[in-house]
Amino acid sequence: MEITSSMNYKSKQDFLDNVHSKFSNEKEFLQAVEEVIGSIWDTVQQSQDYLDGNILDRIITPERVIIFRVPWLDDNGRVHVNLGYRIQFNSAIGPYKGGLRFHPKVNLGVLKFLAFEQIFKNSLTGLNLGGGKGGSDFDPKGKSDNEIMKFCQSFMTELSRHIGHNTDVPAGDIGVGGREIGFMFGQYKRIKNEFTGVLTGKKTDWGGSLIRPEATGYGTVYFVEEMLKTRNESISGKVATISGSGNVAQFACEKLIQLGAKPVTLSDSSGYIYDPEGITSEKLEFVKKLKENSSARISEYAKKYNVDFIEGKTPWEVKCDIALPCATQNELNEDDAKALTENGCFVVAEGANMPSTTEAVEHFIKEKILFGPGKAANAGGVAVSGIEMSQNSTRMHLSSEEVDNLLKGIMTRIHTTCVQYGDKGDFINYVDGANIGGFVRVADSMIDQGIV
Ligand code: NDP
Ligand code: 2IT
Repeated sequence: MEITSSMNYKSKQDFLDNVHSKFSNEKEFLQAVEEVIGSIWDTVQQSQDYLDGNILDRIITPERVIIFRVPWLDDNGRVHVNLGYRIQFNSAIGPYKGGLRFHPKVNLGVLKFLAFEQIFKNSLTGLNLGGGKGGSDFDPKGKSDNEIMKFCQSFMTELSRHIGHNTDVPAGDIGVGGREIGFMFGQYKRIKNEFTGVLTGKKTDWGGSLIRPEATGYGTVYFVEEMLKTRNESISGKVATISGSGNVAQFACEKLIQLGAKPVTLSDSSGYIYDPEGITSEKLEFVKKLKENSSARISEYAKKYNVDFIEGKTPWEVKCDIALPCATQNELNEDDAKALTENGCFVVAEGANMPSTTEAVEHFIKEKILFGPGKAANAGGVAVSGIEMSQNSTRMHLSSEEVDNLLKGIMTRIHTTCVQYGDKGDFINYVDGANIGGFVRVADSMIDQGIV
């Protein structure tokens, strides 16, 4: 039923039409907004404060968007220029927080979707973290360490004016790991002459948290455990497909192995490997070493272990109980979703951000499978980033066990929040649960703080 708003819009469609006409070039951002609005619309209509405060227009508008030139010299002395971005989307519940992505397909629409999702994800963690995201259309593949360093230094030279440990705290994402965080941290420290927790995902010797590299993948699997408990099931013995072979995919795979599941696929943008015997700890160590070089291809696994490499395809055609998309946005479409459920898959948890298309999500919900959307399932990464910030502020270090226990507790609480807001009686709609649960805290904080 369409409830009519007493504010600026006649209906949900009227609001969405306006968003579409304003941001017609930002298709991923529109996709993310449409999904969130679909969940929160009724909640907004039922609150006079939200209506009077025009919370909808305010929450879809970034507080600040910074776009800048990043010039750098390659090893042959040639000058290159990339675009740098930081979207400071919402600071109602804490300093802007979110990763940096270096990938040739980065553009404003992609980063705005990521920053928008981050607002609700960060709220779900229960920590004081606002929403932000940034990055560049720089392609790290095929670059030397020296070129990566020069790019990172140039990128940080401008970014350093806009961030700070109490203002905006970036971290890694696709194409940005410990090495890039190191180069950017070094440059920030040099420019500002201060050693602060301005970035997370640092190496432990210089202020990083134990378990941060593992946190997104581990957290996704902890979220799967919680979802399975609602059906009196557990991870042990389940067959799992995973896409991606980077940070999130590797540590999701590791935790599945530890908990007795059998992961059978990994992928990259060239295709996927299918190992019907299961990816073991030893084989995973090979992948971790291989992927230290960002240009390396997962097809090397197939050669080494004599298994199939399926070129140009995604792993969703493989029979499994659990599917973990851990690569990138819109990597799992409606046909993939149908193939998964027809093959008996009943758990999908998004390690990546928005990996399932709108139609794929609708299919999972129609089939009433356990579907954990990214903003809930992959929140473990940013949660441990928050824990890294706390450690930096107190100049104390927690043990691996302490951080892992905090991570488990946060993932369990996020699951509880999803159930609280998404329980439909015969099934839990985790999409509604995560969107509404994440939204309410941010919206209430915005109302408390006035029209800013
Ligand atoms: P990495 O750079 O470590 O790995 C990315 C992986 O995804 C690689 O295997 C890469 O393959 C693959 N990939 C990237 N782009 C594409 C594409 N267009 N098509 C197919 N495959 C692609 O990144 P992360 O593991 O850190 O990030 C993966 C996902 O998880 C992203 O959606 C990110 O936003 C999300 N995420 C990350 C968090 C973190 O803490 N790192 C936290 C929460 C979410 P190739 O080498 O061929 O490009
Ligand atoms: O998408 C994400 O949550 C991240 N890339 C991690 C963000 C962070 O600040 O740790």
